[in-house]
Amino acid sequence: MGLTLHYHPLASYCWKVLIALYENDTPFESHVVDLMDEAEAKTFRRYSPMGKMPALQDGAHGRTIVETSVIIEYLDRHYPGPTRFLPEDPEEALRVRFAERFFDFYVQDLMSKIVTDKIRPEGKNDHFGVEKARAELATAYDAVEARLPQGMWPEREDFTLADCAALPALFYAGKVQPFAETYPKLAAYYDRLARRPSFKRVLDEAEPYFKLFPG
Ligand SMILES: N[C@@H](CCC(=O)N[C@@H](CS)C(=O)NCC(=O)O)C(=O)O
Repeated sequence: MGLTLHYHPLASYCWKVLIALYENDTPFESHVVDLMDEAEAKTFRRYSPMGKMPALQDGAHGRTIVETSVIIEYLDRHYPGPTRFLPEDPEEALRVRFAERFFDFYVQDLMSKIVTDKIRPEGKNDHFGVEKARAELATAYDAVEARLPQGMWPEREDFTLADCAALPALFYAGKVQPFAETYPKLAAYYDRLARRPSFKRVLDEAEPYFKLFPG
């Protein structure tokens, strides 16, 4: 038994791992999880106790890995391919990890706060939280544009863990808080990443589900 990815084709954190898998043509089986289905969600929690997607089941090693950063590092270690996601040089690896954390916490999670608020039941919206998320997202765009804090951003042409995180985060963030016109460096970075065949494949597979994206 090989690798099985439990995921949803529309979920941005799942894209992060799909991109890594497609970059190296890593063979895996896919299993779409519907977290709205109570029974499926309960079963899924056996793999991912917090109910967060994706989860990567590795039959060969008899274990299931969760948390996208860990999954990609796991793939890099146990199923390496031509694209290596973490540089050998420890200082460079530190920068890549920093950028990856930054895109997860300050772009992806804030974007998710804004998007998921749109599907809350009536009367349960968190206007203050969304306003705060929008302000913080703008601060994050400013930081990426200015490469702040100084010396912490990886300046690399190769494709890394940080880029796996940045691509889905910026794709969706750009929908709810556009940056293409106002942040030229950020936009150029995103445009360069978006040309990856791995990303095109993810987008093509998500296409039938886009009608479910709120707003
Ligand atoms: N820190 C987690 C975040 C994963 C995450 O938030 N996944 C979203 C999908 S994009 C999810 O499962 N959301 C369902 C929920 O929060 O109930 C990781 O990196 O794996």
